Amino acid sequence: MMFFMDLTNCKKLAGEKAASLIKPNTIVGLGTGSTATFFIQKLVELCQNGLKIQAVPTSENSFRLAAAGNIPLIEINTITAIDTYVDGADEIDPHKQIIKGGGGALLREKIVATMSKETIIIVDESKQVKRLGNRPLPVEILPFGHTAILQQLQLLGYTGVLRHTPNKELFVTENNNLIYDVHLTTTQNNPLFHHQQITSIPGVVDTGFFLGLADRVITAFLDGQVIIN
Ligand code: A5P
Repeated sequence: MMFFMDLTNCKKLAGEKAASLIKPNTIVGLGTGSTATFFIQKLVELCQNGLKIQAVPTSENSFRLAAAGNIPLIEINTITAIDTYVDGADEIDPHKQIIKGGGGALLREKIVATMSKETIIIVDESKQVKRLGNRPLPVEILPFGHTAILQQLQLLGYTGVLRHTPNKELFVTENNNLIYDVHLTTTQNNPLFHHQQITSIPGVVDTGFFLGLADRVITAFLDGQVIIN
């Protein structure tokens, strides 16, 4: 029987599926964003029913959700490895190359992904793209000298906008940095090259390209299917 859902339900399905894969007595990285929220909410429920884990959040928001649900949290600087990290994505291509950072948490997310033995990406079908770049590529930069940093990025062909809040103030990340959202052109289609070129500029902290980091991808479709690749 066919049944149809909306994208919010897809996010919930993907998040809950990922929660069902979490093993007892492991350290879990908690992603950030609307899809990761469904994962954390399900994890809260599982912990209330006896699942024993410790978790590391990638943002204040995920910290608050987990703490409110009594998920035991572990201070990141007391560990060097995480068992499983679960998070959403802004875009994912057929090679599991990803753009993240729509919510501005890309740097902590990438640190946690790099520390993790397994990274599980949870997405609804709208996040699938043939080629990365339909949405802006977030680039985290230091506030110090940012006018010159932006000029260097623009000279290399990276046009974009400095991210602002809805109140038109500069968006500041939880690491006290700024985000420059780059509009990639169709010819800028080599993520590794562009990641390396962008991060070679002093003052650029990181890009939202997550390359070679996704181990498993859980995709939920509007027809109710959930596929794990
Ligand atoms: C946060 O900085 C992002 O990397 C999010 O993980 C990503 O944007 C996915 O968010 P949604 O699940 O809300 O689409």
